[in-house]
Amino acid sequence: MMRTHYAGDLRADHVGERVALCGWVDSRRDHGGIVFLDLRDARGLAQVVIDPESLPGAHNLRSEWVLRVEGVIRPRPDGTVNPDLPTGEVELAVDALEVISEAETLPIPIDDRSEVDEALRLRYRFVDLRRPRMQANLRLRSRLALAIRRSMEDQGFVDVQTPTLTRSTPEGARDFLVPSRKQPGTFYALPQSPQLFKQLLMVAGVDRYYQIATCWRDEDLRADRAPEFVQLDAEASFVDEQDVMTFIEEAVGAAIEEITGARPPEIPRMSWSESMTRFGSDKPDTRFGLELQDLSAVFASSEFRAFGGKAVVGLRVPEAGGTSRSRLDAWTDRAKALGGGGLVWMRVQEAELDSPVAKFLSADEIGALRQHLGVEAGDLALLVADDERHRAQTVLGGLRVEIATELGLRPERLDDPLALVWVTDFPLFEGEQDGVLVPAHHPFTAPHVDDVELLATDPLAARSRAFDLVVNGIELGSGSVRVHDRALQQRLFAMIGIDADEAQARFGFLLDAFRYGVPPHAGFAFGLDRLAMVLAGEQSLRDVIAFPKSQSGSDALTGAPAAVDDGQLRDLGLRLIPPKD
Ligand code: AMO
Repeated sequence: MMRTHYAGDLRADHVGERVALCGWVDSRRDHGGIVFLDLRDARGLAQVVIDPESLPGAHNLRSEWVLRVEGVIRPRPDGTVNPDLPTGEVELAVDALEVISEAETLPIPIDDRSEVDEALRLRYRFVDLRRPRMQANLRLRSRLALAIRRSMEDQGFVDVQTPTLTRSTPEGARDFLVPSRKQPGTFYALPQSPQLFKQLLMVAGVDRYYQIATCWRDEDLRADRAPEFVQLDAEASFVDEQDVMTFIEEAVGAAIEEITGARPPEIPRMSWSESMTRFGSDKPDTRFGLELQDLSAVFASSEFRAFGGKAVVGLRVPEAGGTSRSRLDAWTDRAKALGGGGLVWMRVQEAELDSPVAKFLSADEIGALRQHLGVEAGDLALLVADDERHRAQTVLGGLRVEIATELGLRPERLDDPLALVWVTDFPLFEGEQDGVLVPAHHPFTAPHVDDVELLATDPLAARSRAFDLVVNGIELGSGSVRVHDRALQQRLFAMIGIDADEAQARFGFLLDAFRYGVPPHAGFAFGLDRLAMVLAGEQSLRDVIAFPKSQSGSDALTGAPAAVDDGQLRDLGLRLIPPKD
């Protein structure tokens, strides 16, 4: 037998047993002619003691060599027990040693204390993953997936795998394309999500579908965005948004319980409009205050041109009246970078406001402002005005998070505590671009039942039946009740600039399916990588993905994406246009 036990599993009850262990040399110490090793395997470390008199090779052993050792477990001598190590009460007295493979000096250190350049970590990922933190993250992710899978199965969902060589699924990003050799000049698209297939599965009578699905989106990358990521994807028939939220809350609750040991409390709900008003974001981080207040009414007829007749939003930063000019200038620059015209600050004093705009405001306005914001002497008030309420809210909402982070009001760890919230009643469209409406979710989302009339009169005011699950300022998932009426679906396509011919060409298979008996259906998807990132307390998705792409979308380990040879291009009927510059 190669091994009888895992090193990390050894405990006092193993004393006296003969065992064989296999693993890596984590560290080596020579004491008084005796060699002490920490032998590391997938489950942890154990101390191994070798007498070089009987096993002369012991002096040559080096870090990260792979060994097989045999011997008898004994208690550690008094005074040498290590209470910080689960195996710290025992050690293995080795009487047989085999070097399975030697290792060169590692290109990066693998203790969790060393900060290592990420590019190097990704280049040597197979070494980086040996780090205890990364091992823990991989295992956390595996447990998470299992808990989710169990929960979905228990709720009667059926795991169906949908194709990955398919047609474009519009989720708002660019597609990754795969050229077809058999039909030169044509392309498959890797799915941005299994959206259309899961809807077809509802037409097919599957009733409840789920899948842990890999999705691909060619979009600009951020810490919480990977080009290739994994969703828990689900869809159900004869259900409404309440049902879907219940299913998902159950699965997410089970997943969180698996990792933290405790079920989260019932997830509160907030409409999109409330979330924008209070937090200036559709992904509110509700763990700290600094909530926004709408002050438009206060300044409705103000003489001050920057405020009068505009949407004005403000927030109170308690006891920040001493904030320096340079910091306030930096925040003003941030407000501009976030798309605002600027930032108005007011250092609140007992009787007056210390602010560059104070002289333009009437006493009534200042009184009403103090009252609405609830500011007291020593506080700081920050205001953003804009022609568009949404922009004023978004700018101040973005600044809210940055300021809270800077002032230490926002917990640093993403898992501390977990403040989950459902955001409901999203708008159907997020705006207009080039004369056509842009869907806020995807074009298969049903309009709110009370707002169908608005489609004809004021579509931008129409709400949808879409909802998001948010945790600590991160969008964990999205879903909606779908359109299941062919005519309404065609009408919505037309509103977003997809005419009947194009709709038939791109989505004819879905529209046709709706002719043959379609149940009302709804569904949701949440990011498994994102949930793992939050629960692992990591700041980047890359730390919970085994082999992630770098910020530039490349794989430092394999060198992908890479050039292909001319023969492959010829087979595919492709010729490269040299890149500009
Ligand atoms: P949506 O596009 O909101 O909805 O995606 C759902 C969830 O998938 C995760 N996600 C990502 N994670 C990492 N990197 C990315 N680039 C990335 N893009 C998305 C997020 C997100 O909340 N078909 C719909 C769902 C539905 O309506 O049922 C969809 O895909 O956690």
